[in-house]
Amino acid sequence: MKPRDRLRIAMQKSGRLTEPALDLLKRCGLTFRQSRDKLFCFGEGEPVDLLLVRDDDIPGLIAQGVCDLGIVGRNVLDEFRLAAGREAEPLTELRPLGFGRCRLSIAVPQESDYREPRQLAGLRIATSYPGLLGEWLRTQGVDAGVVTLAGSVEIAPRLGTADAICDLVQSGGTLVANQLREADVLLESEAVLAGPQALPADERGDMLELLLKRLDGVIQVRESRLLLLQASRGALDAITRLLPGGPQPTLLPVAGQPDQLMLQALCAGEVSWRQLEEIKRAGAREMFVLPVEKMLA
Ligand code: PRT
Ligand code: ZN
Repeated sequence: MKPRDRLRIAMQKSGRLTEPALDLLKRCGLTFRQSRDKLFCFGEGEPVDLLLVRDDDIPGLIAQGVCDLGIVGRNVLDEFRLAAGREAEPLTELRPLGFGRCRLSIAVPQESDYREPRQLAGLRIATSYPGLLGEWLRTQGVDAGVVTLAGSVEIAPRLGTADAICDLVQSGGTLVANQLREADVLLESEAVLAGPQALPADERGDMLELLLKRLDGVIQVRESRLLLLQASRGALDAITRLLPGGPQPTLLPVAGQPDQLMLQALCAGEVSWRQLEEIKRAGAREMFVLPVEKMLA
């Protein structure tokens, strides 16, 4: 294969992960010109291009070296790792990305008396994740039949083709609609940045390192807020005690008011109205809560 000098990321063409993945890449300063066939997107600023594909194809494209990285659900990545076995290029999870959260769970008919995995022995379980389910059954020491289905797994018990299912659950609405209940969680999943264990040792590797630094900055600040307020020196201790977690606040003088200080604090998460009201009661005024867009430590 001809060596590439541009980094290539595989991501879902159209589905749950598409919008949040594009948004994340945009926050990392990557913008793309979409080609007419909409399969390949050329990166405009940085030497990073996108390949838009079905999510199931993403791990294989990385393993084959067609792409350097992929944005894909942990469920898909881990299933591929199990199915591919040892011969394939080992893939790794470079970063969890904090969106597309769901869990891979065993679900049983609502009226089932399921309490523990042992009770699955001898039953048929329908799933699109035979690798992950098979491994879980082995670790539980349970011998059950695995019925592999490409989709619509949740209707298998009603159709009589399976006794239980192993599928992705998010709100739980699909299970309720199909008279099923979640019985055991096999895997907590979210979108991840996947890549080969051995990273490219050329310019692509340098670009990848830069991208990981930017990603860390974006992920770190995504939930962060910058809190600004004014207070008298005497009130500072009480206020500082109430600040939501984060590094030590910065104090700045206020022109013409020697007793007043401006306080600037980076808070790790959302600052609620209740927290603000409490901080105000402790003597703060002129309070602002600002979203943080970028951070480079
Ligand atoms: O066309 P392509 O193959 O790319 O798309 P796809 O249909 O295979 O994938 P898509 O877009 O449905 O999901 C992509 C990824 O999103 C998955 O691999 C997961 O990592 C993640 N994700 C997060 C989910 C869900 N939440 C989810 N709720 N994937 C699927 N579901 C389905 C689930 O299979 C079930 O049918 O939604 C239903 C359950 O949802 P609740 O809310 O009713 O519990
Ligand atoms: Zn898919």
